[in-house]
Amino acid sequence: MKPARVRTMFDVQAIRRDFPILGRRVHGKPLVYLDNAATTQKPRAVIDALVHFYEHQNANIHRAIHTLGEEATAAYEETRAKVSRFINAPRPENIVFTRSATEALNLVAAAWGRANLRQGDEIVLTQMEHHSNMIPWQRLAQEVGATVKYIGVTDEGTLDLDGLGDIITEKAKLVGVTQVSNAFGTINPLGKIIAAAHRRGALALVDAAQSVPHMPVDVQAMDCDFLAFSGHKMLGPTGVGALYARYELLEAMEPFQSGGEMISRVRLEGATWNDVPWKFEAGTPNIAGVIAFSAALDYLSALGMENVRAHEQELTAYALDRLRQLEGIITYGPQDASRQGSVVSFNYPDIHPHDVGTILDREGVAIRAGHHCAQPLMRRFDMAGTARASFYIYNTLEEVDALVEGIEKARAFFDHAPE
Ligand code: C6P
Repeated sequence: MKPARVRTMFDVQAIRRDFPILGRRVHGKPLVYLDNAATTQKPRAVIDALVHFYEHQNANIHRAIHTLGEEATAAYEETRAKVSRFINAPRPENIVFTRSATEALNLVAAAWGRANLRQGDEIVLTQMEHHSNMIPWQRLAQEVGATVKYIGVTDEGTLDLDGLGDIITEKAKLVGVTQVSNAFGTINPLGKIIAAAHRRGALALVDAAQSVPHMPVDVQAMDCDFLAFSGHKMLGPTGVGALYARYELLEAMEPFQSGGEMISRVRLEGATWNDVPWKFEAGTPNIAGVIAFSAALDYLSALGMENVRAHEQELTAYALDRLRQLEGIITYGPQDASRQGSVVSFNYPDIHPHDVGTILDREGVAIRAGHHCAQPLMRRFDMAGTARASFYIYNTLEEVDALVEGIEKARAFFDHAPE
């Protein structure tokens, strides 16, 4: 591959050498991995941390009195502290480890929502939420007799904030919003929405699955009450997610799942709960995954999240520019890299996005095609899905060129296909 042309604060070619998978070929072509919104690749440091844990430290945590157990517990809790610093949470106890962003969002709905929502209450979401921040609330609303309302989406693919005050009324108990749309890349103006929620006495829940991996996130500056994200979308192993919540909320909440570890004292008649946050971490967690996630956080911290954002913004701006020059293509979202995360979503009206994805795959270019678990947003634009390329720290402008060449091949293929 030619040297990267990206004017970036870090050495992309050096970064690429840290990712063993980027050396692989697909259908005889160099892999161009542009499906980072689904999951990112893992650097050697994360892979080594997993292997190191299993070779040297493997033990259960919080219960062993032997050396391995103590080391594993210390490493696990050290990751919690690192996560809290990464998003500027006041303390490590604000962080609950989960399996994923999905589980973190379900935790809020089950543990906070079920205890606090009643008949007639309102939950305000947006029309661009990922299903993970929609379905748990729809189900809960049905169960308790609450209503789900939605902030709409403009033709530009941004949130329609006109009349926000009419949508978030005093009946609202929770406002849930994604910071960055996984389908279009839209960056949402959280400050305005969170302030509106708090003015009405509602809590603010942020789905940060597509923001924490890509830009500096400060939960205290943001003033959110809950925030959820996944480790695997930010260089970490699969099976690790995190929920940030204000400490008083966690203290007042009932446990999510029940079993070992989340208890303090158990009698045949009943039980009392462990302290926050362990009362939300029933059973043996993904110890190896959490500990290896620490290496991912170190990797991103060494790069600096402002630099990560600057690099991705440059890639996105370049991709938008190149895509716009393709005749007949439709692109979605703000079309402005300063208001868009590292996602570009597009369609040819007469080619199914899956076909575009399949042809790109033959060129070694991995993208995602479909509804991106955001079916209501797709319906808003009267389409079944889009083709989506999403970037990360190791992507280059040359890879954007490879994407565009692949799309041109797909266009040419369908132009010449028999009717
Ligand atoms: N979006 C995508 O390709 P999990 O699966 O729990 O790690 O993350 C769920 C999730 C929640 N919110 C947002 C905004 C997301 O983008 C995702 C995951 C992937 O876009 C898989 S559908």
